[in-house]
Amino acid sequence: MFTAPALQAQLHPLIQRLSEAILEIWGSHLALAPYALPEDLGYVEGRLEGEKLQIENRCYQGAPFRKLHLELAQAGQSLDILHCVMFPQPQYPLPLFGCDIVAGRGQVSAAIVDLSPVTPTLPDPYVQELEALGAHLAPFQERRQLPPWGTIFSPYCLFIRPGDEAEADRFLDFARRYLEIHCRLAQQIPPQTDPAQILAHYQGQQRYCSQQQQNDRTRRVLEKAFGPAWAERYMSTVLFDLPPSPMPI
Ligand code: BLA
Repeated sequence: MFTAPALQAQLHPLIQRLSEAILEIWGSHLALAPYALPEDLGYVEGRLEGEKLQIENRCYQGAPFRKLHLELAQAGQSLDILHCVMFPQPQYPLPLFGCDIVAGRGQVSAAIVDLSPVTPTLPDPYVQELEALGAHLAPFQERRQLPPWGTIFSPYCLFIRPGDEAEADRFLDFARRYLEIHCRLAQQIPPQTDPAQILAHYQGQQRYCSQQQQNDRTRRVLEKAFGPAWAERYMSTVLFDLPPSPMPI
C-alpha cells in the first residue's frame, strides 16, 4: 500500500520528502483501507501549455477519517505540486489537515500547512500543542498573505515561500509535526452524538470545501489542461468533495 507514487522521484525534493513523510505517518498511526475515487480520476494525463501534465492520486480511509487524500502533480519542467487534505468523519469536532506545495522551475513559490477548524475555534488540545510548537511565530524570510477565500484557515496556518534550504527543512519539520499532532489527538478526542453538533461539523467541512473551490490558481491550471467542465468535476469530486449529509433532508 505504501510504495512510492511513480511521479514522486521526479518532483522537487521538498515535495518528495513531505509526501514520504505523510505516507509514513499515516501508515504508522492509522489503520488504512483504500478509498475509491471516481474510476477515471486516479491517474490523469493532460497537456498544459505544450507540456505533459500528470496527476497521481493516493486515497485512503481510516477511523476517525472519512478520506485521506494525497495528490502529486507535474507539468513538464515548469510545475510540481503536492496537495493533501484529511477529512474527518463529521461526528468528530476535528479540524481538517491541509497542505499544498507549489514549485515552478525548481523554486518553491508556495508552501502552506494548516489544521483548519470546523468549529468556531480549534479544540483546546490543538490550541495547546500548536501554541507550544510556535510555527505561527517562527521567523521565515517571506510569509505570504492569504487570499480572500483563506478565512477558513486557523491562526496557526503557516504559509511561506522558503528562502533557502534551511527554510524548506524548517517548513518540512513543522508540517510533519502538525500531522503527528493531528494523528495523535484525532484518536483521543471522542466522537459526539448530539445531531446539532454533528451537523455543525459537517457544515464546517462544507464551508472549507466551498472556500477552497474558489482558489482560482488551482482551477486555472486544471481548466487550461482539461477544460472548465472537467476542472469543476475534479475540484468538486476529488479535491474538495462534500461528505454525505449526516442528516435526513
Ligand atoms: C496556490 N495552488 C496555488 C498556486 C497554484 C496552485 C499554481 C499558485 C502558486 C503561488 O501562489 O505561488 C495549484 N494546487 C494547485 C493545483 C492543485 C493544488 C493544480 O493542490 C491540485 C491539482 N490549496 C490546496 C490546499 C491548500 C491550498 C489543501 O489545495 C491549503 C491547505 C492553498 N494554494 C493554496 C493557497 C494558495 C495556493 C492559499 C495561494 C493562492 C493565492 O495566493 O491566491
